[in-house]
Amino acid sequence: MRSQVVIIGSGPSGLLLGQLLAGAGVETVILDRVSKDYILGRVRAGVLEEGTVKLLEKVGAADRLHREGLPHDGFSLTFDGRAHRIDLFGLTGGSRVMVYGQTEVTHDLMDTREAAGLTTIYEAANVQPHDFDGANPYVTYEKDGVTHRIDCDFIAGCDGFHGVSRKSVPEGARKEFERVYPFGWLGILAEVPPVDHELIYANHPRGFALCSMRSNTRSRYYVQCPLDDKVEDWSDDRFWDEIRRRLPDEVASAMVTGPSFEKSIAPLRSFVTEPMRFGRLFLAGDAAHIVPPTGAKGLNLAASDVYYLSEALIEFYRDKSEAGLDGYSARALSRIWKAVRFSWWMTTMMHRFPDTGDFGQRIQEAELDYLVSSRAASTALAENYVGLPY
Ligand code: RFL
Ligand code: PHB
Repeated sequence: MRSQVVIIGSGPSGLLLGQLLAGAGVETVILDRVSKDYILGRVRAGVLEEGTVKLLEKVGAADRLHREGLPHDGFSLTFDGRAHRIDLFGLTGGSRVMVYGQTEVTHDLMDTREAAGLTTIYEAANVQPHDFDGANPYVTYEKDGVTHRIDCDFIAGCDGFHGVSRKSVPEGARKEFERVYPFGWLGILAEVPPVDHELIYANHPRGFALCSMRSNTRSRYYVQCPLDDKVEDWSDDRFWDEIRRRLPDEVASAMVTGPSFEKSIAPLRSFVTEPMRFGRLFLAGDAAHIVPPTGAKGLNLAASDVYYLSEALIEFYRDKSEAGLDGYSARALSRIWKAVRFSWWMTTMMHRFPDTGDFGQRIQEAELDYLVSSRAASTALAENYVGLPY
C-alpha cells in the first residue's frame, strides 16, 4: 500500500490532522493500536479553546459541538473559603471557551473521516516507522497475524505519550524536559447536575479540587490525591465527602451527589521533547509533550500542532516548498512552551505540595488574592486560559 502521509494514532491529533489534510487533497492512512470503541471509552479533556473549535468547524466536524457544547464566559477560583469569578469574556475583549468532551470531539472526527471514505486501520499491532531519515520512509504493522507495509512521503507521529513514534528516534537526537508532580487527579463522572453553570477550580489546604461538567445533567469532578492511591480506595461516598470539604460552604451545600459511572486516577506531568521533526517523521500532540490538566491545554495544544503541521505539508504538496516543514518544530514549540509554563503555574498555584507546608499554602493564597484583585493579573490568566493566538 502507498499513501502520501501515514498518521500513527487515531486520537484527536491524528484525526484532526487527517481531516485538515483531506481538505487540501492530501492522502492519509491512520493506524491505531487499539479499537475504535476502546478510544471512545477514554474520558479525558473537557475544555476547548476557540482556535480548536474553529479547526473543528473548518473540517466540518462541529455541528454537534454547536448543538450540544456549552459556551463558558468565565470560571471561578476558590480559596480561603471564598469564590471569585474570572470574567474570561470581559477580560479578553470577547473570547470564551467551549465545554465539550474529548470523547465527543473524537467521535465527531471519526464520523467525519468515515463519511469521507478515508482509511483508518484499528487494532494494528506492532506499528513501526522506518527509514524516516531518508527520502523513502515506510511504516509496518501487523493485523490478523499478517505483516503489512505502507510506503509514504511523511510519517506523522500522533500516537500519544506512550506511542512508538518518539521512541523510534535515537535518544541522542532528541532532548527531553520533564517535571513529574508528586500527586495525581482522581476524576469521576456522575449523572448529576453540575454544582455551578461554570467551572470551579479550588485551592484548599486538603488539596486541589475541580468542578467541571459534560452537560447540564452530567458532572465531571476531580480531587487531588496521593500518587499511590488506588481507585478502589475511593468509594463514591468518600469522594463526595472529600470534594465538599475542599469547597466553600455555599458551593458544598449546593452540590448534588449520586453514583459515579466512571472513576480513574491520572498522574500529573509536564514533558516536552525537542525537536518535533526528525527527517520525514513529525511528532504532534501528546507524542511530543504532556501538560498537567490544570490549565486545560493538552487537547488544545494537539490542535495547534496539527494546524501548523497541516499547513507545512499542504505547502509542500502545493508549492513544492520545504520551508514550512523546516519551520514546523520551532513554530509549534514556541506556542507549546507558553502553554507548558501556564499549566505548570496553574498547577503550582492550585495544588498542595508535600514539601512546602503551611508556608506554601499562605504563599498560594497571597498569589490568588493578588490574582483576583489585580485586573492586570486576571487578564494574563484569562488570556492564557482562552488560548494564545496561532
Ligand atoms: P492521544 O489522545 O493519547 O491519542 C494517541 C492515539 O495513539 C494510539 N497509539 C498508537 N497507535 C499505534 N501504535 C502505537 N504504538 C500506539 N501507541 C498509542 C493510542 O491508542 C491513541 O488512540 O493523543 P493526542 O491525539 O495527541 O491527544 C492529546 C489529548 O488526548 C490530551 O492532551 C488531553 O486529553 C489532555 N487533557 C486535557 N486537554 C485539554 O485540552 N483540556 C482538558 O480539559 C484536558 N483535561 C486531559 C484532561 C487529560 C487527562 N488525562 C487522563 C491524561 C483531563 C485528564 C484527566
Ligand atoms: C474536564 O472537564 O475534564 C476538565 C476541565 C478543565 C480542566 C481539566 C479537565 O482544567
